[in-house]
Amino acid sequence: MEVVRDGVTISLVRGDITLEKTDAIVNAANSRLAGGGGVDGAIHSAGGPMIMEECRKIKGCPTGSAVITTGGSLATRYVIHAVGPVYRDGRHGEDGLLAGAYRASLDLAVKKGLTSIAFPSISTGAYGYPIDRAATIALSTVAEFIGATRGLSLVRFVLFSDSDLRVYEQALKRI
Ligand code: AR6
Repeated sequence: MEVVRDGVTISLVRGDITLEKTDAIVNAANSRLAGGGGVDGAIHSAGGPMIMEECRKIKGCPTGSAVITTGGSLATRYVIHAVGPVYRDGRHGEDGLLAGAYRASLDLAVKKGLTSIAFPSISTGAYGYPIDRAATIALSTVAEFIGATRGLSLVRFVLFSDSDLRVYEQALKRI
């Protein structure tokens, strides 16, 4: 599914984000930038050791923010490591932190002069965020950002399952 908003294409696809050729792909990282499972593990194993070398130098990233490294041997030029919150009960500032992780990633991309970026569904795997709530936050944060900031031409969400893709499609229709 694809829509154009404020001149920016928002695209939702099912797939493996490590194969994306956008200027940047976003990693669902942890605040130590220590690597792990899920999309983080997939990006480091496909992108090679240069990405982790840079992560070590950066020495961490607070929850709700993001940092940028090389794309290593991936097709993308940069990996933006965004740290989403662990979901507890939705009353511990999770929504604001999740929105912050998306906003910080978009900010980094624009500051680097990049025009295309691909996101996974941050926090909805190991970090336990309910997917429909996370999808609404992800898409409304992107919509708000592209309404206010010029520079991007493509924002893609790469969802790992058909059911996640359907949830994002429903959320995009609502916002
Ligand atoms: N491409 C796209 N999406 C993927 C891929 C892939 N190759 N692999 C998994 N997903 P998760 P989190 C989906 O757990 O919840 C790590 O250990 C997955 O199905 O990767 O933010 C980190 O080091 C899910 O929908 O990230 C952190 O410690 C989504 O990506 C912690 O997990 C996010 O799931 C972060 O947890």
